[in-house]
Amino acid sequence: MIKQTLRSSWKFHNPNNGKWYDATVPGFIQTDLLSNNIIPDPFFRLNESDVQWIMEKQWTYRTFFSPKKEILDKNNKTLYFYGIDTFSDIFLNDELIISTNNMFHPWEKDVSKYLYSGLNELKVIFHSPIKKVLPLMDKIKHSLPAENDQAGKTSPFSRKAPYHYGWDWGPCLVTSGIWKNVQLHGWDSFNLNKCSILNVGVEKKCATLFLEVEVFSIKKESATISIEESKSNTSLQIPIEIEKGKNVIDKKLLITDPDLWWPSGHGEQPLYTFIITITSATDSFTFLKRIGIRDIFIKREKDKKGRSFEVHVNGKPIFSKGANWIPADSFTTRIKKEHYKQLLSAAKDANMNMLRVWGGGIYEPEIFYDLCDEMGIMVWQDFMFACSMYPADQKFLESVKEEAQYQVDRLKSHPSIVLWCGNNEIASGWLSWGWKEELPASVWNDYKKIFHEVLPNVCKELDPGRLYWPSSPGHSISLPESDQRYGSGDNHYWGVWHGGDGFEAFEEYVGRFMSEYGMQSFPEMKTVRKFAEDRDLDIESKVMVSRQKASLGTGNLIKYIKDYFNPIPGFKATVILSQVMQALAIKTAVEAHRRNMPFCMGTLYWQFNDCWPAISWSSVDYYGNWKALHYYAKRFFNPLIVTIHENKRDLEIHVINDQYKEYNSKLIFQVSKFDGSVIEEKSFNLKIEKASSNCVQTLDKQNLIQGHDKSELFMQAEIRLKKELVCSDIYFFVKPKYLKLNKPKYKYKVERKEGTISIEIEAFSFIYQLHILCENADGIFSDNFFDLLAGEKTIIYFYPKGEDIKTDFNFRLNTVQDITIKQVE
Ligand code: BMA
Repeated sequence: MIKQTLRSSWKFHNPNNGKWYDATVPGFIQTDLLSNNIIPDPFFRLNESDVQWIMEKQWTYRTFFSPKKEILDKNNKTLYFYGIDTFSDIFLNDELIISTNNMFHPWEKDVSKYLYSGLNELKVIFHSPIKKVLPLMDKIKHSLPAENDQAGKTSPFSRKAPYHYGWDWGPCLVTSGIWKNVQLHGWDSFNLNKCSILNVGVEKKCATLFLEVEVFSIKKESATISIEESKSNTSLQIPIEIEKGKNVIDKKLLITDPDLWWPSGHGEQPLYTFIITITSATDSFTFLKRIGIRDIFIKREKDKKGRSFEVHVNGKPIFSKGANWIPADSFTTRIKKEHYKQLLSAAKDANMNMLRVWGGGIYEPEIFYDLCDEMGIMVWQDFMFACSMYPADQKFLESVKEEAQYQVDRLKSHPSIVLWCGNNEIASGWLSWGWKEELPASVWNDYKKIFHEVLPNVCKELDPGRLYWPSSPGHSISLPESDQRYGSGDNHYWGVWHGGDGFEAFEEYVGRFMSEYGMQSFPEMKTVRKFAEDRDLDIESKVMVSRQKASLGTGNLIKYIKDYFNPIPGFKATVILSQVMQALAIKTAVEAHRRNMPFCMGTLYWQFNDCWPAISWSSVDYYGNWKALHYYAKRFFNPLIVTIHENKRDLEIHVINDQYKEYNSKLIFQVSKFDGSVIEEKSFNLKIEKASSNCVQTLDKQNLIQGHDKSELFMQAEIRLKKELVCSDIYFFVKPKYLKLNKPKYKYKVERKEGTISIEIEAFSFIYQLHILCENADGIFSDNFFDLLAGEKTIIYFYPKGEDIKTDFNFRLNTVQDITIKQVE
């Protein structure tokens, strides 16, 4: 089989002036208009609203190409469009060959009879994704809810990424385009349809894999399949008989003494690369499949409190730690390998072992899952349905089925994927957001068809080993009659932020698996400056309001900041304090979840990343910069943590270890004043059991305060292994805004040595939340947003993005003391 990728010489037609312009394939109309300077950058200032007209127009793409001679010489020529967003008619040499309506599966056509030698014209006419569905919407009497859709609630009718229509953290940029490769395949007798390798049984001494290859053949013939894998010394040549039509070739493979794949933090990620070749007298092709061997299942067992939700890997319950992943750009073809690598490394570096690919985005490309496989990041994979009700006519159901079949087959060999989830929050929407009161029962029946029939049937048929979980949050696999329950399944807790609750509420709402909860913040100033000018640096400016898509707005963010801090006037202070506040919120939540292990066995905060530079719940901004929360995440997701927890009159010290290792440690805690004087200090040896969460010390708060002014006190706890500090926590007896902190006194020195950039800091007074900003380069720090005790010294490293180490980096150090006014309780 011979391939030819049709990437070059694409042009698009601008209906506004009738001219043709250069286009990039894969790409989107918006990115092409941008690179031809026809539209301004939609991410800058208020430009989002100026580019809305694009979604109303019809766009034509065209290329002329000459097929390779080797392809023309073949009997069969198949044209593949791996992704078309979304409604288009495709013409080859003026013959209509394909009409598309789903961006989530490829489209193919036997073009043998339409292809010429010499120049061929390939044309794709994109219909407006908005106008195209209006007749469908007119057909039904009610309108379907689409909570975040800013484009006329048209999104439920299109199999297109829901977030393109706007979300409460993202712009409305309804794309059209050839968003994946276009390829021509020339083949003689057979062509590959799909290939997968599944783990079907993993024992210590032997793993059973199931290889499945589907080929389509135009004739009956004898062939050989060869399967080579060097790590396991697999080398097989098996004769096969290929029949005319569809052929499924399956083969059980045994791997003795397999090297098991583990989630990050629990072991290595060995991978096996299979080279599979099918050869006959007339045709041959080769492809690669890389897998990891592991046994994964989700234990859902009834107990007194409900039903558990625990990921087990290779027989061990694993506490899942991470966040919710959204598409990393509004225009996903801009996300390159390096970009994915940088973001996923940030997850791994912050001690995460799971990301949820949330249902309002896209099924991510191969590279995303490859990196997750390599890094040991487990993936909770949603199907792309979120916060809307969907139609379920025959045509729609068929489209959904084809999408699901394609995606499950494409992704199921990845060891990182742990479960399939039908949708995001749709059952909740129906049951609790007033939808069932407003809409006819048939809408719920349509829900049932998609999420309790089509999708589970596809999963059962193609990937029976993985759990299909109909909706997140959810408490059962059957059609629910009530919304989420704390005690069974997974939960989204939004009382903090959407409900206005204080952070303490995180401690009450702990479920078996917390798959969403969150708090907003601003991105750092450098990121703000990429979309805003001086005149926009005000939370109420039009530009800043346009960056806040959440219904409760920045007012809600300010309310939470003011609960904890008393900011000096000015935009910059708000930006920083929003990040510290967000980090404190999520620390409170995650520590509560981890303390409740093994009742709670997973925690994924909302949200990991951004699709544009904005105010949102993310911990890593659009440019990959870590917010305070991400530095905190690295600490609160550490395999071993100590937390000081206020429980009414008491302070409890909890030690949580999610590893299957025991430790002989030393626990040290002290109550001190900001001036450095120690009021009480204790230390003792502590044996930490494997996979445990224990309260190791309970102290009466009043006894500790001993008549001192509690606004001047703090308590610190730390765990040392041998002498090495592995984790610590600081507790304040009052909210940060009531702390009587003195002017911060410290000095620092920046040094460059052998390719490293370090900042040595020495504190002479208690420093609350020291943070370092690099003003002229993107990059991350070894640590940031931390406290320093009087007399403490630390060295922080800066890792610039990219390789540029020649720049003179401009570091600015700041503390919360510098940007807050003391307040009296
Ligand atoms: C969750 C998500 C998203 C949303 C977030 C913040 O429920 O599933 O729909 O962005 O809340 O409101």
